[in-house]
Parts: sequence; C-alpha cells; structure tokens
Amino acid sequence: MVIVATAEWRKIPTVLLPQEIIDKSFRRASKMSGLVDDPDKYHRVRKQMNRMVQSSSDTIATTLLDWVSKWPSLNSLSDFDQALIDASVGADEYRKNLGAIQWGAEQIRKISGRIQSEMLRIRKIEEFHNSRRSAYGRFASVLEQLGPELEWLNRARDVLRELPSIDASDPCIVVAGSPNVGKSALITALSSGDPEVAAYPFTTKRLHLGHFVHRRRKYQMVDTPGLLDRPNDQRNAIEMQAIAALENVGDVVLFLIDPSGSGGTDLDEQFSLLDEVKTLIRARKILLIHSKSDLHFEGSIPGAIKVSSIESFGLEELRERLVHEIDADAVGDPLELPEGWHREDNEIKEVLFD
Ligand SMILES: Nc1nc2c(ncn2[C@@H]2O[C@H](COP(=O)(O)OP(=O)(O)O)[C@@H](O)[C@H]2O)c(=O)[nH]1
Ligand SMILES: [Mg+2]
Repeated sequence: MVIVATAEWRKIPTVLLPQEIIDKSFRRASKMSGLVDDPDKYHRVRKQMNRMVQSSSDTIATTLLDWVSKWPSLNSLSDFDQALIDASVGADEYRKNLGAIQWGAEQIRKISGRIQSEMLRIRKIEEFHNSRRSAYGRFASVLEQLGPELEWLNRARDVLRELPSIDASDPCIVVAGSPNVGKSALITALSSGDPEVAAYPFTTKRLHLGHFVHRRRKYQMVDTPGLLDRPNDQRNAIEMQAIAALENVGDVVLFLIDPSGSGGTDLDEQFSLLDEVKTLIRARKILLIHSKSDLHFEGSIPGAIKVSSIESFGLEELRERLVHEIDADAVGDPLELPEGWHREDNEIKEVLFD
C-alpha cells in the first residue's frame, strides 16, 4: 500500500537543466576528491579519481531520482486529477518523460560501476585521469540526451500547478449552469475566505474553487466553466472525460437558473441545459438554485432554492441543505470518521491507495 499526500504533489520543484546538474555534481566531486589523503601519489590519484566518479554519479542519479519521486504515479491519483493531467499535458507523455529520467539515472549508475571496476585494473597514474575524464564525458552525454525530457517536465510542472486541486477525501459540490448565471459569485459568497482561482485545461476561462467548513468538515465547491455550461454537441472526448471525473469527485451538483435574463441565456435554453446535465451526471443528486433572486422575476421556479449572492440571501439555508444532502449520502460510508473524531481544517489529507 502506498500513501500519497494528495495536496503535496502540486508543489513539485523545478528541475535543474542538464548543464546545471553537471556543474553541481562535478563541483561537489572535486570537493570530495580534495578530502582524499594518501602520502603515496599513485594511491592518492587512484582514490581521488575513484571518489570523483563515485561522487558525481551519486549526485546526478540522486538528483534525478529524488525529482522523479516527487511526481505522483498517475494511478495513485483520483480520476479527476488523472483526467486533468491527461487533458493538459497528456498521460502517455507524462509517463514516458518520467520513465526517461529514471532510465537516465540507471545509465549513470551503470557507467559509474563499469568505470570503477576498470579502475581496479589500471596501473598508470595518467590512466586514472583518463578514466575519470571518460566517465565525466559519458555522464554529460546521458544528461544532454535527457534535455528534451527535462524541459518537457518543467513545462508540464508549470501547467499542473495551475490546475484545480480537489481533495477526493472531502465532500465536493459541483456548480453548474449557463454562463453568467452567477456560479462564481455563489462560490465566492459561500466560501470562507477567498476562493482559489484555477485553470481547466479545456478552456481559457478561469474557474473558482472554494470551500466552507461545517462541524470541522470541509465542503469543497468547484466551478465548471467550459464544461457544464453549454450544449453538448460541441464537447470533445477530453471534456467528456473531465465531466465523468467531475461526477466522480462531486457529491452534489448545484444547477443555477437565472430567470432574470441578466445572464444573456433565456430560460428555455437554461432548462434544456439542465436536462443535458441530468443525463451527463446521472449518478448525482442535482439541487436546483434560483440565482440572483434579488432581481425582478414574475413567477417562480418549482423546487428551486432562491438565493442572491449579492444580497447574501438564502445562503445559510443552502449551506444547511448541502450539508444535509451530503451527510444523508454518507450514511454507512466506511471512510466516515467515528463519532467524536475531528479532522483539522488545514491538515494535509492522506489518501490510501492499493
Ligand atoms: N443582481 C445580482 N447579480 C449577480 C448575482 N450573482 C452574480 N451576479 C452578477 O452576474 C454576473 C455573472 O456572475 P458570475 O458569478 O461571473 O457568473 P458565472 O459565469 O455563472 O460564474 C456578474 O456580473 C455578477 O456580478 C446576484 O446574486 N445578484
Ligand atoms: Mg464563472
């Protein structure tokens, strides 16, 4: 069983580029060789050269492997994270490039081992120097070969850092509805603190990610621009995958209807989107929200909860309803904490995987 701290993997550091790794490892190796002391010149040079090869290969291989280990293996992630990674950088590329770095570390170790055993048979001082030089040349060439992979991973890291981070161990509320019906405003109004602004790979629109805490339990809320806000006919495979993943990670869907007309989508169109979302997110309860209820509207939307984010109307009732719906859902959940146990709001959640 592997334990992954889900929140942590987004903090992957930048990797050094080939030349930087080379410089760092050779610098350290020279220092190490300076520590060697032997009155006999032959033995001193032998030990120094050996130390340089050993130390530089260790530094390179450790740097590469430490870094690889900071990237999560894709199947340890939630469906939602996997879908985001696949859509933004490509899951195959992700595996392939990390695999290449790992391969590079193994090559460095092999070369080092081979050269060190060659050194055992060397009898002339000059040959120790040559042998060390040839090791350095080969290390550098392996690292240079990894240049494109290292650059790819650095670029991928920048993309992944921007992705929304939903913790699969906490409840999540998915907020859907046509553009401009007030989804982001509602998330902001319900959130304790400012919501995070993140990016979906499928759209240039920014999404909001907020949460509120009730009885020490964190309820996450996520926006769906570009996903659950427009007719189905234009969706591609990756967006469908993302919607499936959203369904997976969400406990409840809030579907906002803005009958005031201020959002620019007429009511019929909003209801036909609702029908579509119902077929896309079959397995989840959908709560209907009448948004912007401070604005004038003749009539009422049957079954909808009236809210106004601007006038803070109906927000408490909505929060209570959400907690109730999600708790009702969680009855018999084996992951539920026992009575009297508490989760800290900000602790790093750990998720167990096979
Ligand atoms: N009067 C009123 N305007 C709102 C309310 N909620 C949002 N708006 C406005 O509606 C517009 C679209 O809101 P936004 O949250 O960005 O919609 P989204 O596209 O669904 O995320 C913005 O100009 C908001 O200020 C509300 O409760 N009342
Ligand atoms: Mg929005």
